[in-house]
Amino acid sequence: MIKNKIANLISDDEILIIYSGNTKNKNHDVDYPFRCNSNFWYLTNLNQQNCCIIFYKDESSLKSTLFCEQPSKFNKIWSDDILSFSEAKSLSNADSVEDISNLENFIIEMKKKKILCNEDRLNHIMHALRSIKTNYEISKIQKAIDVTIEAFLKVYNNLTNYSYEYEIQADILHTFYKNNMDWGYWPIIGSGANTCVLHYTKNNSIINKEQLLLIDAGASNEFYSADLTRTIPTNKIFTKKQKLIYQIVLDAQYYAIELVKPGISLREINDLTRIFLLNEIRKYNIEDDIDNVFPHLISHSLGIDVHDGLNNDILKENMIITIEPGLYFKNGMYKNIGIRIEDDILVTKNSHINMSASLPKTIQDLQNL
Ligand SMILES: [Mn+2]
Repeated sequence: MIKNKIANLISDDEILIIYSGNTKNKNHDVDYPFRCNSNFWYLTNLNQQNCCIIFYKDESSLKSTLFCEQPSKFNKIWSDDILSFSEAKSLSNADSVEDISNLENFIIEMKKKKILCNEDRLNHIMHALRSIKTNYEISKIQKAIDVTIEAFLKVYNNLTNYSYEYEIQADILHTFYKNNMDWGYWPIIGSGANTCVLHYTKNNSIINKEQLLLIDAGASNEFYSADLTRTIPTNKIFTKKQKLIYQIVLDAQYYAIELVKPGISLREINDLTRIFLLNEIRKYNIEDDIDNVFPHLISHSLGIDVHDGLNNDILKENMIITIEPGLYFKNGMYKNIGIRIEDDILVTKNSHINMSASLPKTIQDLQNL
């Protein structure tokens, strides 16, 4: 099915080349865990280093050749992580498999007749393929979301027992790992002033009472990521100021989610929601300039990568996007209040489904946990 789509996207004289990437060494004989290039995985289902997949047309019909290493005796003894050619062929559905040492010659020969897709062209083709999810991909992402919800609920249930942010990080990662999943991005666990640091990942501060706690985390289910954020008071009771800001962000999130349907662009959702937020903060004399307190976009597409593709899409059925408004106050009357609420939304034929709707987020629900 992917092959049919590629056949429609590339012209007869183009070659599409995608590398898997190589293992990164940590020190001496210790490597970081390998995770191949997302486009490579999308096209091959093969998480193996030092490989390359090439798509090209032969008399208008699409062909693919996979280049990879032969498993050596050494590899078989020590890591056994390189597949045989026949295993790689059946997993990737490539028409043929060749040794990686033949790659250079193959490309030289091809280039005599055809043009390599440059990076812009490649990104365009891959985005066209990856932004619309198949039912299989939607169910993979739903499972990643379900496990992420399990992790958040575990934290909610233990909330008053944590002393440091890293204890929460440990519980979240534990839930991912015991479900045989990985992290899609390193969890953001910020309390107090750290709630205002958008991509805070140190996660090593003490958690004080009567502060807010912002958790942004997503499990990765065989490459498919969730991306959820909740903000809760550390002692489960919102102060008056926290409540005011929280309700504004929550109302903005409901407003933005309702906008999601085929035909609207991420840009429009972003612009409309910024206006909504600006009107709210002006109404309560909180702040005059939205850029000072909401410095990020409201949405991005989600998939194999947590930030999966471009930000100027017109929504189509079976895209998955996040909706994540926030307000962050580093100074002033609302100092140390940083709030973001994020759900993952599937675009349907005429509307949308909130895939993470079961994770509590109203003030009442959070206070009654
Ligand atoms: Mn996000």
